[in-house]
Amino acid sequence: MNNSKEVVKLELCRACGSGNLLLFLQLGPTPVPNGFLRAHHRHRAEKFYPLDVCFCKDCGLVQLAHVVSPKVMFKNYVYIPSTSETMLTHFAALARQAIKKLNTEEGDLVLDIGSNDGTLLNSFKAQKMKILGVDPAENLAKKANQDGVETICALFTKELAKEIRKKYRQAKIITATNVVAHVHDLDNFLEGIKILLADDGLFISEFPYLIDLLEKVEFDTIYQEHLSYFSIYPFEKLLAKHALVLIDVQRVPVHGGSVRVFVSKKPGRVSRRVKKILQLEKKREILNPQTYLKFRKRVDRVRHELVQLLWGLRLKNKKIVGYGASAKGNIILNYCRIGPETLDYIVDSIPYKQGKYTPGMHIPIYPEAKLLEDQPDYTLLLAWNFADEIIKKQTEYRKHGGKFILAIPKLAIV
Ligand code: JHZ
Ligand code: ZN
Repeated sequence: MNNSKEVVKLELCRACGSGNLLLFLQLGPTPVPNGFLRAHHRHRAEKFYPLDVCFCKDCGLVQLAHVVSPKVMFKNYVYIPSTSETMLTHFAALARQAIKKLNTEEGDLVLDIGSNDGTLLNSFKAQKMKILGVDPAENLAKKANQDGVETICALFTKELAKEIRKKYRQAKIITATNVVAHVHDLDNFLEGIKILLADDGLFISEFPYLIDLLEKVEFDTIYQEHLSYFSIYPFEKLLAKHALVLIDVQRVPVHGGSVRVFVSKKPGRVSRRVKKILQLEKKREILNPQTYLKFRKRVDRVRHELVQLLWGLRLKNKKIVGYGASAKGNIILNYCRIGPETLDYIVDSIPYKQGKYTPGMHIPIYPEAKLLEDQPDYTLLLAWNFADEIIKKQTEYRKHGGKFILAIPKLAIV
């Protein structure tokens, strides 16, 4: 196991403080899924961390039962959204919508928390807003600053918010995409939002949506970076603790299905979409423990069917590889024990990952071009959230008889 200061066991619900937590799924221990290994590090002992998933019987928040130190996961970060057309288009649309909703003026400040390589902020820069990023990953903050996106290399906290407010002013727009689910101290985070958000401003956040996760059995999106798996019911209760108001919500397709929430400091007109999504959550019984016990059964079925298919193909001496060395892909590989005995290698578009090995199962990663060179019989699509983009890109491979295997949301060969 690992040394205790890196892992803290959760005693109380991180949203409502209740001790009424039900453990319903164990996917670990696993290495952190973005912990790609250099060739000469493969033989070093890797650290494995628990991946126990529980649900709060009082507020319904699904959350991890252990917190791994952010230093372990975010110091050097390999997720770069600008490597995908899907995400570039998505962020440009988000910026346009935010500006339209708030009819911002030139020079208004927009702050992006978890600003990564500055992709989203650049969409706002194009609309002549003053932009500022906050991101704890040294490698990404350095690159963003070099590219002219002013970025503070730090975790966003209430204390940092006070410093930013002193140096700049309050922000008309604060965005946080795929960040809130990564935050352990949600109260401190939201107090920071309150300090920095202008009275007539909007906090716009996006995170994977629990209903999509349950509906499409997206268990591979459960990993140590993602501490919370939000539905709107617990999220709204959490906001209320900080006198923040959910004024609108939208479901968006990215990352297997996410929600985009619009949060204001002042009560005002609340979109009927908020009431509608809360009714949907009630209908899907997100407060009923049975919901999660049934989900666990479906996870077992996906694992059983995928392993059965892959081993059947192996027995027929078929050549199988993987596509998309994603964090979620590493969860599937470790949980289903799929290693180099099954997948000869994985292809991926991110240069940083090429030439490395996946954490835990140590499968080698190559550039995408290897797929056409080798023309393997089957390719397990580990980055299923980009299935359309990838399958379209690999028409040639399929023309020569290559087939993609999708495990999520259900087993399919295309
Ligand atoms: P991708 C991310 O997780 C990041 P991950 C983060 N952890 C999060 O919260 C969730 O999403 C929501 C490759 N690829 O982006 C690139 C190709 O090879 O889903 C990536 O390595 N060819 C913040 O790590 C991987 O697939 C392509 O054409 O699961 C996708 O991983 C495309 C489009 C992608 O990130
Ligand atoms: Zn709770």
